[in-house]
Amino acid sequence: MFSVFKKFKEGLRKTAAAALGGLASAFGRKIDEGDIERIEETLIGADFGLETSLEITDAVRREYRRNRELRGKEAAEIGASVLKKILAGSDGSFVRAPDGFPTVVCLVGVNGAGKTTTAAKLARLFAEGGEKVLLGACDTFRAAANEQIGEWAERLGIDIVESRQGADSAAAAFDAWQAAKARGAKWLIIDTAGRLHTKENLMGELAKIRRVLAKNDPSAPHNCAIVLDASHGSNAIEQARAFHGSFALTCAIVTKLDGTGKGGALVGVYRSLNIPIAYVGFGERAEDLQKFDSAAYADGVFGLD
Ligand SMILES: Nc1nc2c(ncn2[C@@H]2O[C@H](COP(=O)(O)OP(=O)(O)OP(=O)(O)O)[C@@H](O)[C@H]2O)c(=O)[nH]1
Ligand SMILES: [Mg+2]
Repeated sequence: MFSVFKKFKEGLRKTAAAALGGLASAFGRKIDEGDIERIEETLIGADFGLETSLEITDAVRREYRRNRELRGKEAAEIGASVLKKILAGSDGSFVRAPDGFPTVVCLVGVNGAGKTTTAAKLARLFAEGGEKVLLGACDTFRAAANEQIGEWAERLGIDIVESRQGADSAAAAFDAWQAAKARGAKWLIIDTAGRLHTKENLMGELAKIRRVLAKNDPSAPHNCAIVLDASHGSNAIEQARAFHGSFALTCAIVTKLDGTGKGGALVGVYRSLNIPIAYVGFGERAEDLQKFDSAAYADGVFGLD
């Protein structure tokens, strides 16, 4: 348990620095009204959104008016506890397929969000858990897509079904599912091409992937995960909304939390769409993936242990 908290604290360093602003230096002293105003500004700056930022600062202000001796660390604890309440129910898990069928995870999202890297990270995680995994390379759009995911598969020793550039991505998904079933894979992780959420024809392609998978197993795809780059901040909410409209997302995976001070955006994603956060990415290596833990996230944001 300790290491999960440590990983979140480390991975959220930049968001914590942005969100806490001057509060980190006030941990050991009494705070004042000015500190509370600064917390509000910095939370908004870290893309927590107005509603969440105000709920947190209102709670701190209420306590401060009751107790003028309130110290920075206590204010941070109040903030973390409000955030935990807001995020109640946000810790997502993948749904499993019926017995004898591969559990399908479809990764979708805008260009460069981290889908391929996340596919590799998930494959590694499940393979480490002793379950057979197949990667379905269904990005038939980008020229180097096969090579990129192929390299991951080789490095991690994971089975892969590749596809041709320019081929139909839904047909590629169909073939990948057939291979997963034939090889007795427990997991099929489908990597799709990056697409702009505003392009309707590209979004229609995702609906087709869903349809062909359901021909094989009516309950598939069991997990439709949008991969969101945390550094996109509140724009990630718009992306998630658009993808949700055409693809019925079951969860979100938020990447690159290590590289941004805008890690507050995932709260807005959860609040506005009510889809859980399944995993978060804290780096470029295969092992830099964590199951989302809202308590560790809230404590990490507020620099608590
Ligand atoms: N720092 C950091 N970098 C990440 C993380 N996840 C992915 N990246 C990097 O982000 C870049 C894009 O990742 P990809 O996995 O290729 O993204 P993609 O969504 O598959 O991109 P397209 O297929 O082109 O749409 C790569 O340089 C990754 O190493 C993360 O959690 N942290
Ligand atoms: Mg990719």
